[in-house]
Amino acid sequence: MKLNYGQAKLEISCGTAKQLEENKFLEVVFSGRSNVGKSSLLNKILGRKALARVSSAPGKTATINFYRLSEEVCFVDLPGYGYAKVSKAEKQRWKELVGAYFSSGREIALVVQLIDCRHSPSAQDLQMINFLIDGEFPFLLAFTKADKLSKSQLAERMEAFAEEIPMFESIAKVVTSAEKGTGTGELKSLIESALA
Ligand SMILES: Nc1nc2c(ncn2[C@@H]2O[C@H](COP(=O)(O)OP(=O)(O)O)[C@@H](O)[C@H]2O)c(=O)[nH]1
Ligand SMILES: [Mg+2]
Repeated sequence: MKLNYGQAKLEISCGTAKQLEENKFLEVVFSGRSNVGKSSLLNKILGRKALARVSSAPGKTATINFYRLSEEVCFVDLPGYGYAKVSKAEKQRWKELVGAYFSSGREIALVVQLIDCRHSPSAQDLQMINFLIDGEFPFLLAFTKADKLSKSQLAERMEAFAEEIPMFESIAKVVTSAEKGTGTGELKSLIESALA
């Protein structure tokens, strides 16, 4: 399905499970730890400077944001996880909100799980990946901030990821840089095939 990325409009921003509307769209979901570069990559794909806010204060975006691209398709920006300076209550709220999202019978065409290419996946990254595998959600891994590594450093990290991430060989992957635009074309094609 061809998408009109430039048309994205914030449809609704949900801070509680109750605010989640019933399924109306085919959804492409963006998930990752706080500061992984999710807003930057979303803005790059949507061709906007700041539709999805690039946060100077990580951990602030604790809502699920729905960006409508067409009558049928929505991009869903999940709140980032793993920001250290977040209260227990806030962590619990994240869990309930994201849990409610994934269990509300939605039409999830694809989950784009973002991983910072420079570091080993965090315990929560792995929890998320295992959750996606166990729930049989269609997902891919988008490695972010590739411009921060040299070619050989990146190759080294990829070898390490193969050991660190379960089912690594059978998961679709794309290496991206929001800074340089690397991988965004490939990511768009993968999204479009998932929606087809
Ligand atoms: N060098 C580089 N920095 C990036 C890239 N993507 C994001 N950043 C920086 O990483 C920080 C967090 O980015 P943001 O998009 O707000 O992450 P989010 O918390 O996952 O939404 C910001 O300072 C961004 O400028 C990238 O591809 N390359
Ligand atoms: Mg963000």
